[in-house]
Amino acid sequence: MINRRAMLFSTAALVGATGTRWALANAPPSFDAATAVIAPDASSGQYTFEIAERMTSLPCFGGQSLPLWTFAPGQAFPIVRLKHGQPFKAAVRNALTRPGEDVTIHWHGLRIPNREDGVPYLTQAPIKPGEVGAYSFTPPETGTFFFHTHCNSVEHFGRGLFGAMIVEGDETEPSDTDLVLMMKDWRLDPNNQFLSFTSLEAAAKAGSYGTVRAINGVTKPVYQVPGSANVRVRFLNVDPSRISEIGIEGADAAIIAVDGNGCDPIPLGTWRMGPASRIDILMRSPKSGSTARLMDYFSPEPIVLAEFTSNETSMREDAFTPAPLMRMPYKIADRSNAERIPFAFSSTATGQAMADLGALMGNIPIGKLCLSKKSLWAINKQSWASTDHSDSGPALAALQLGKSYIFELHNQTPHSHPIHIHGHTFEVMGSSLRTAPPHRADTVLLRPKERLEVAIVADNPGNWMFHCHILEHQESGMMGYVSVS
Ligand SMILES: [Cu+2]
Repeated sequence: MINRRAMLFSTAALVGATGTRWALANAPPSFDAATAVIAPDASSGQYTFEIAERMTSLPCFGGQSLPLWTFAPGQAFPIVRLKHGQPFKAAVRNALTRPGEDVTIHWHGLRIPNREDGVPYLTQAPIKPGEVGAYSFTPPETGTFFFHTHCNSVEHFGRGLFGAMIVEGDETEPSDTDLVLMMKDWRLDPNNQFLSFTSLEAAAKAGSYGTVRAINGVTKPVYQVPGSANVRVRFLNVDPSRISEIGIEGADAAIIAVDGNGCDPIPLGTWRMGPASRIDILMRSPKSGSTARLMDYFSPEPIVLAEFTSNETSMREDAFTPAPLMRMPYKIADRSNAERIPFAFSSTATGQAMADLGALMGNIPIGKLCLSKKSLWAINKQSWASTDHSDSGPALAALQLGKSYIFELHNQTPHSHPIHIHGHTFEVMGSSLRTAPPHRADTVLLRPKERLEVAIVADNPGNWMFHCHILEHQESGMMGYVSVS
């Protein structure tokens, strides 16, 4: 569903947003068409999203068109690029036709006012089919973020309804090329038709994994980059379920930001990250004519996610010393006076029974056993209502505005859980299983049985979701909220 107008439109936006070094001719057409930088209306400055089902043929669909849910015609997973300090306004029309298919847009990782956070009932009324909603905020920090709906998320992500939001202005030394890579796999059968997005059995375990791996809708895309250049790769794990362990072969690379937050450059060995996590990598591309590979080592066999092939231009001759990004003026938690709050992540009795049953019966779909869907997961023994999101129940914790806290996160399950907080970021502290270099994040991957601590300043008032970002876990109970007042 790529039309020529959209292509031209995105070319102009790309060059305008990132400078002439970002030449469209340098990238495969399928990539650019599928992940276009979108621009607002020229006179009003407002972005317009019209969420609708559109038959779309992504390169990884083997020639098939599939009913994706997208934000605009001709553009799967759009990219919004803003300058730091630039206001953002969007009108969102829900043009989905299925009755009850509400939407709200959550701006993931952005510490914006609570009323703009896009959580149905908790922060706003859902945008029902046929209705239009509006968002307006100025991103307070630079970084690599994304946006997605917060309703029926398993299916919405499964149909590709997400986009990236890049807030520029954090580079102390400009990079030569800036790429956005969104990793999202697709659940397709051998005929390249959608498989069901979820099953009770998978929801009670690690979640439903995609069968076709892809970056920006392309299996193993090849990016043409300048040789010996500083290439910024903004890598987003926007998969509903997949844990990845990211590394680069054939080039020196360092992590310069985690979840958009600049950090002391961390030489990139491998970095394990769950759904919703992002890293910004600065890579010194190989010499002209050579290729570097973006790898996922978490799979049973390491797999190549993407390739970077250096063209004949040679940019730099100096040694690779990645410059740190500008730091945003976050309030730093006062750890010595912080109040400690334990959060236990567990399966419910039903969830445990499902997992046991799955282990006992192999791959028999649980649906065939006529068991009703119940809450499978919990935070501090409290399960988010899986069917009625309008009943949010009490907060998991009431935080005092301006106060420092240490959250003691305890994963009591044998599965990994990427734990995400809205409206805030936390400093990742110690863990019972591993050491992590100091960094700030909005989503932290809890490994099986791990105890991990994060420090946080409750500096944004409102009710903020706190949940696992394996979407089937989130939707079957591992979700709650904290209040800040
Ligand atoms: Cu989880």
